[in-house]
Amino acid sequence: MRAYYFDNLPGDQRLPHDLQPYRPVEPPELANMKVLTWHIPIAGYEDKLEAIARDRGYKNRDTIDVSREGMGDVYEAKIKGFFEEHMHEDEEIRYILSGSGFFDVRETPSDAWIRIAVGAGDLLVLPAGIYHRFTLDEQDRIKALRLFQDEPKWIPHARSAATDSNEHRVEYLCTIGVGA
Ligand code: KMT
Ligand code: NI
Repeated sequence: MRAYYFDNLPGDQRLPHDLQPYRPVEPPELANMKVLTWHIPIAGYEDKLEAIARDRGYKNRDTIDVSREGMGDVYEAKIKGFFEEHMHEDEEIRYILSGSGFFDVRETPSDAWIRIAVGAGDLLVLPAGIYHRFTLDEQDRIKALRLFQDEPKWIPHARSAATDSNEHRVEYLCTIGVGA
């Protein structure tokens, strides 16, 4: 897993878009934004993932295959939707089984994008209320476990004045110490 500031330049979203000069973002900085990361090697991942899942109350999971073959007719629409800036009212938890991609998270209050490059064995937790988006990279495929507590709350709420005052957004800002 590699995290760094995104260059915000136009062009193919699947390219890395490293800011020049490069500005890495380390796990403690992500943790300050309530973004949690682990690496659990795929070989024998089950027990370690189970321990984290138990600890954090993730009782359920399913798999998602983001690829042209895996998604069929809805592929283009899904790819477009994933890259629209949004928030959820619950955590977004992904353990990458294969392939790779980029999760972009908004730093607040700077509003800069931080790009998190994920690959097999990476576990990422985005907190409820954080603005983010996702894109495949040039590998064009990723398979991930989606973990959740009871009901999956995967409705994306596109960023707007309404989401700015959504209770989960306000709560998020409060937990990272940024006044709304
Ligand atoms: C989401 O909600 O943005 C996704 O599930 C992205 C694909 S998971 C690798
Ligand atoms: Ni999302």
